[in-house]
Amino acid sequence: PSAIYLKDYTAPPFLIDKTELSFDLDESTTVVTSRLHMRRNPVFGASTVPLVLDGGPDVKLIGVAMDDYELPQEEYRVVDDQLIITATADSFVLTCETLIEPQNNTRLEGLYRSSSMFCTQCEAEGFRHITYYLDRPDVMSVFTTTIIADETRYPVMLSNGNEVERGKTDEGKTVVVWHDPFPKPAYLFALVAGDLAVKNDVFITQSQREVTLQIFTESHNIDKVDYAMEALKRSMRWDEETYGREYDLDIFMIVAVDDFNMGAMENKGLNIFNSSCLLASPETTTDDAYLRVEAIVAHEYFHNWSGNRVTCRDWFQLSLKEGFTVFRDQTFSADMHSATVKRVEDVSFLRTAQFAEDAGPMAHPVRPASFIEISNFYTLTVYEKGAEIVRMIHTLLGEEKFRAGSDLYFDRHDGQAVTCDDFVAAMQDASGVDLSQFKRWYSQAGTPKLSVTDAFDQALGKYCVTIKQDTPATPGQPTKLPLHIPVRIGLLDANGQSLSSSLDGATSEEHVLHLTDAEQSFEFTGLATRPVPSLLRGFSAPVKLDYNYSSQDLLLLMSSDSDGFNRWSAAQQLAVNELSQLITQAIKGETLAIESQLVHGFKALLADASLDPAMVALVLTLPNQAYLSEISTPIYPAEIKQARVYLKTLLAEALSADFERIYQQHRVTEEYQAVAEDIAHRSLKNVALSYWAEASSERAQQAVFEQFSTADNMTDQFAALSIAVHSQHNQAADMLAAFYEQWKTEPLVVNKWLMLSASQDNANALSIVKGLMAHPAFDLKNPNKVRSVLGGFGQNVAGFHKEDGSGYQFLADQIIVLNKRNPQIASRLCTPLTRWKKLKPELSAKMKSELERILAEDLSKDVYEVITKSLA
Ligand code: HT7
Ligand code: ZN
Repeated sequence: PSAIYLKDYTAPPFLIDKTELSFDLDESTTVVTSRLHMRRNPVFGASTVPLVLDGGPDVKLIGVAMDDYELPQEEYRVVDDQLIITATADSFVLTCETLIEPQNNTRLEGLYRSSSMFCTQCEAEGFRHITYYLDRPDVMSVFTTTIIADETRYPVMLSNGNEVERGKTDEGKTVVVWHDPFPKPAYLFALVAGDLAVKNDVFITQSQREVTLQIFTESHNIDKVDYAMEALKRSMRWDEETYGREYDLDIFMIVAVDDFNMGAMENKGLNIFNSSCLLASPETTTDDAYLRVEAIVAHEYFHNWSGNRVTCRDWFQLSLKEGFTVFRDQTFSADMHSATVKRVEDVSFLRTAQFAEDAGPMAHPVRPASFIEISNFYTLTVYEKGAEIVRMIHTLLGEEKFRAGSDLYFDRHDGQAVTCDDFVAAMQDASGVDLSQFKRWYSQAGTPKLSVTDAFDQALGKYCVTIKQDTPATPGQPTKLPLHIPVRIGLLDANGQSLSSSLDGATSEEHVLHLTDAEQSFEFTGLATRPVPSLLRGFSAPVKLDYNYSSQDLLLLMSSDSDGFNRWSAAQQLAVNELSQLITQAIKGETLAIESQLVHGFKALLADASLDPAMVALVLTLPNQAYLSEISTPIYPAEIKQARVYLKTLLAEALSADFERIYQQHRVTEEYQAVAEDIAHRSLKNVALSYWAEASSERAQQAVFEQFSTADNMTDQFAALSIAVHSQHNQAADMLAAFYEQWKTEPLVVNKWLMLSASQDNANALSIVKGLMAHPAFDLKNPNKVRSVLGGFGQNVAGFHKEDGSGYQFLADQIIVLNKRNPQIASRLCTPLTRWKKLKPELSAKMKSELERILAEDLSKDVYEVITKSLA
C-alpha cells in the first residue's frame, strides 16, 4: 500500500449535482441502483480526463449506463476497485447497478447488518463499499434515496432528510423515498431499516420552527433513551444560545445499533449511535457513562453545523470538523456541569493518551501531511489536540471575538468543503488578531516542552520569568519552529493569596503570556516578596511544563490557588514526584520507603468541608499507570504498579479514619439522579472507599460487600465491584460471578463485566482472558465486546506485560485474526504494541518480535500502516 499526500490535492474533475439511490434490501444480496447527475468541474476548463469512481472489493458491478445508454463492456473497466470510464460528455446521468452482501460485511463499513437491522457507516470512505461514487468530501450532492423492503420485517426504513413518498411494489414490498435538500458528501449518507421502537419529542427552535425528534432502538431498549433525548434538547438550545446555530431540517433522528466501530456518526438528520453511547438507565449505567452519553449526543448534534453545513475539503482537514466539534462539546459539558471538573478530566485524558501518541511512532500533526489509510487518523491528536488548538484561539481572541470568528466562518463557508486554513482565516479576519505563527500548531507534530526559570529582584520588586520552548523531533519532522503559545499565569504570596502585578503596563492578578520565541523573558513588577508562580492555568496550551517547584510550593498551590485546575495539577505533580522516587527504588530492587508530603495535603483536603466533592475526588486520584508510563523512559510496568500500590496503601493507612468518615458523609440517600451534585458525592464517596479498602480494615471489606449487594444504581454497584477486584477482596470472585448472573441479559453491563474480569491483575490473567473469549457472552463480531476484553487486558500489568512475552503474543494473535474481518478494529488494537521502543529492554524485544510476526501476514492497509510505522 502507498501513501497519499496533502500536497498532491487537486479539485475533483467531475461534480455530482444530484444523487438518486435505490436499495432493494435483502440480507444476502442487496441491489443498489444509482443515478448520478454529473458534470465536468468548470475549474478544469475544457478537459478530457476520464471519469474514475471509487468502489470496493465487496461491490459487484452489474451494469453501467450513460444517459440511459447501456455501456458495452469495452467502454468501461474496473481496476483496483475503481470504475474507469474514458469517454464522457460534459454533463450526463450515469446509472450503475451493483450488488452487495450486507450479512457478510464484517468490516462494519458501508451497508451491514447489526442484530436484525440494516445500517450504514460511510465515514470516512465507507460509501464506496455500497456503490461506485466520487467518494471524497469535496463532492457535495443532493441525495434522494429509495428503500424497498419487506415491511413485516423492516417496518422502519430511514434515510437522510424528509420522507417524501411511501408506496408498494407489484410484489407487495414497501417503498419509501427520502429526500435531503442539503448538498452533502457521501460520507454523511445513512440508511437504516429494522423492526424498531421509537421515542418521539419536539423541539421549538429560536425562530419558532417545530422540529420532530425521534430516537429509535430495538424494542427492549426504548425505555433507556429518555436521558439522551433530554441531552439532545439541551444541545440544540445551547448551540442556539452559544453559537447562534439553529437546526435546519424538520426532523432529527437518532438510531442505536449494537455493532459499531466507533462511538457515533453525525449523518445528516439521521445520526447513528453505538448503543453504548446512547442508552442509559440508573440500574445499568454509571455516572461516567451518563456524562459520556450527553457529551456524544451533543458532539454529533453540533456536527450539523461544524461538519455538515461546513465540511472538510479533504481528509487531511479532518480536525477542521473534529477539533472544533470536540471543543464545542467540551464547552457544552462544562456549561452543563462543573467547568473545572470537566477541564481536569479532559486534560488528564489528553496528557495520558494524546501525549503518548505524540511521542510514539504514529505521531502526526493535527493536520497530517500524508496517510496510507485515513481510518488510522481518527486519533486523539486530530480530535483532542485539535480541540486544544481551537481552545487556544479562544484564549488568544477572548469570548466575543471568538464568537465573531465562528459567525464569520459559518457565514462565509456555509455549504462548502473547506480547510483548517479557512477556519483560522475567519478567526483572524473577524478579530484582527494575527494568527500567522499560531498556524504552525496544525502542521507540527509532537508535544512542546516549556522549561521555566525565574528570578526575583527584591530591591526593584521585579519578578522575571524566562520560558524556553522546545518541540521534540517526530517521524518525518526532525526540526521544529517556535510556536505561538498562550501561557496563563498568576502569582501567589507565601500565604497563598493572589498577588496583583504589572506586565507590559497591564495590572492584574492574572496574565496571558504570548510565548512566540524559542526563549523569552517576561517581567512582572509591583511585587513586595518573591511570588510562587501558578503556571499554565487551566492548561492554557497542550504542552509539558518543567519548573522546579518545591514540595512546599506544590502544597501551597494545591490548597490555595484561585485556579481550580492548577490546584489539581499541583497535587498530581506532588504525587508524580513521590511516585518517581518510589519507582526508582523499585527498579533498583530496594525496599520502598518515603516521607510522603501528600499525606499532609490530603489530610487538609479531607478536613475542608467547603470544597466541591467532585474536585476533592479528582485531587485524591493518584496519577494512573498509563500517565506514569507516558512520563517514564524507559517504562518499567511492574515497578510503576508496585510504586502506585505502595503509595496508595501508605495514604490509606495514614488516613484510614478520614476516608471512613468521608465515605459515610457522602452517601447519597435520595433516588438516583444523574445530576452534577449527586455525581460529585458519589465520586468522592467511592474514591474514599477505594482508599479505605486498601487499609487492612475488616469494616472496609464489609462496606465494599454491602455497597455491592445493596446499591440501587450501577455507579455504586460497579464501583464496589471494581474496588473488590483490585484490592484482592476475599469475596471478589463470588462478587464477579454474582454480577454476571444478575446482569447477563444486559449486553452493555456484560461488557463492563468482561472488561473488569480481563483487567484482574494476577498470575492467571492470560488464561482468564482466554476463558472470557470463549465465554458465551463474547462475540468477535461485536467491537464493544472485543474492546472490553482486549482493552481490559491491555490495562492488566501482570497479564499483558508478563515477562515471558505471552501477553504480547496473545494480543498479536487477536490482531491477526481481526485483520481481515474488521481492519479498523484490528488496527486500533495495535496501539499498545506501538510503544515497544519505550519499554524496558527485555520487554521491548518481545513486543518488537510480535510486530514482526504480524508484518509477515497478508495485511489490510489499516494494520499495515500502523505496524510498518511502528517498526520504522
Ligand atoms: N465523525 C464520526 C467518525 C466515525 C468514524 C470514522 C471511521 C470509522 C468509523 C466511524 N464511525 C464514526 C464520529 C465523530 O467524530 O463524530
Ligand atoms: Zn466528531
